[in-house]
Amino acid sequence: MNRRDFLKLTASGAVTLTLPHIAFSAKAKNKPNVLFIAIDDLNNWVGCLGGHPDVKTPNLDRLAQRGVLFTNAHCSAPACNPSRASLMTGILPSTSGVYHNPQPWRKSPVLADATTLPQHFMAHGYRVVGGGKIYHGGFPDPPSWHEYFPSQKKNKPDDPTPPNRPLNGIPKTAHFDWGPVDVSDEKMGDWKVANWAISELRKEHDKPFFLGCGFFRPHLPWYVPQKYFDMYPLDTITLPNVNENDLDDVPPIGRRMARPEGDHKKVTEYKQWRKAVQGYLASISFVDTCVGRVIDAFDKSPYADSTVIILWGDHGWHLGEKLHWRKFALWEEATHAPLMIIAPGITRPNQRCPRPVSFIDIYPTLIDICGLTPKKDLEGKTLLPLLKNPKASWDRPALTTHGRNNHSLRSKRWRYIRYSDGTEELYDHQKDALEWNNLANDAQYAEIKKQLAKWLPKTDAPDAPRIKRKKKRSQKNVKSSPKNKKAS
Ligand SMILES: [Ca+2]
Ligand SMILES: [Ca+2]
Repeated sequence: MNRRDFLKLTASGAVTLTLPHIAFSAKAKNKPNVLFIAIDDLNNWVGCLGGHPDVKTPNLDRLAQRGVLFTNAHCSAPACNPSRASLMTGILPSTSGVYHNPQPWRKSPVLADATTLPQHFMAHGYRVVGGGKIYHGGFPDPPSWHEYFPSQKKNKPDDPTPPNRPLNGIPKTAHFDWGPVDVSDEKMGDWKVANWAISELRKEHDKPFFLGCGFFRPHLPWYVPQKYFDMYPLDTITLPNVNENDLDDVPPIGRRMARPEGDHKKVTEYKQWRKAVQGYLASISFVDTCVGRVIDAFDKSPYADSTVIILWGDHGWHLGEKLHWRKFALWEEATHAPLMIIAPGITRPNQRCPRPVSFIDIYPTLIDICGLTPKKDLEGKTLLPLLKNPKASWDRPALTTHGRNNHSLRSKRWRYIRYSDGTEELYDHQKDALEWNNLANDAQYAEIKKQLAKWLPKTDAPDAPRIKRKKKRSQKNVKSSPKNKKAS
């Protein structure tokens, strides 16, 4: 009996099977798997995003070609912990009070009992496993996973380090360092994470899986094997286009985020700018190779036609723009990061979506793609309409928060920043893609600011508790621990 005959019979009342049961079975059977790839500290220096002319990312580029590449995607917070906590719970920093790295996110009263994205999949019968960096280093979440690599307590394998650090010669630089490490690829932590993900893809799974695979590079320190440095000869490297006076029209809170007297002064004083850019590019190409290995294994697996792939970076990175280094700011370099989604039966190949979207939208989007029960407390908006039609209308700007009550809104054309003291920045991306010219004090843009400000969050939750500073033990321990934690 084919489907049409079956429908005729049911319509005539000749068949009294319980249809909801049939629908449920079919749905369970057809649930797609999810391959959930996170990349730490990767800004838009990806071939297909056009953020840097020299970068070589053939694997990320070929993955992007399979579905929808979001070209205007932004983090909810420009730091590992708050970005990931928000992405994985669907709750904004301004609601949870998790704004910074040293805040264990489960200590937030709002997030203490939150059902994370992997937990929601677990509740729908998925096998949920993870490896590498998905949550911020110090705060793994065992309830989110059935299994974890290397372990539920230690989410990230160690990386080899070169002797005679720092390689860049900058004193007291901690992990703000770069240069080749003389090991084979196999010794690198991300390589091991890729191996683990590949082994999961080779397994026979009797129920749908959610496979989280978190890569650590291009997070500092930029120690990767020499061959990745060789891809970027120093004498031909393109440096970011930087306006030395860029901070002159930035309010004091923004200037404090940039801290030009810190990293930027050191990098220029020690003549390390080219080498730093080389180190970041080398680390990106290394992680691109790891992603490529997972995708190759995926293509050979029995799951290639029945699996959603999502790849995201947790926030952007400055390499001297606005005389700033790292994330921890509200400008384009710090908020913009990669997002690509391939959903069989929903997305079409070679699609680029220019709408401003946020990583807060990932949770509800995966719910919709996989047909899970909707969750009312999520603060993002499903991207499903944009996956079907990347040019569909979308009126919401992407919100990024750094510290309590400091917000940025990115629409298609504008970036509007409002700091906790009421000072502002406004940039017109149609004319000023590098955000050099702050228009916030020009009266003719008052209405633009007003329209954007409507999207600011209605609450600014007090700071969630911070981890207590460890008491000084030995000098050796003090040197290596708190700084690393803070900057991760
Ligand atoms: Ca990060
Ligand atoms: Ca400026």
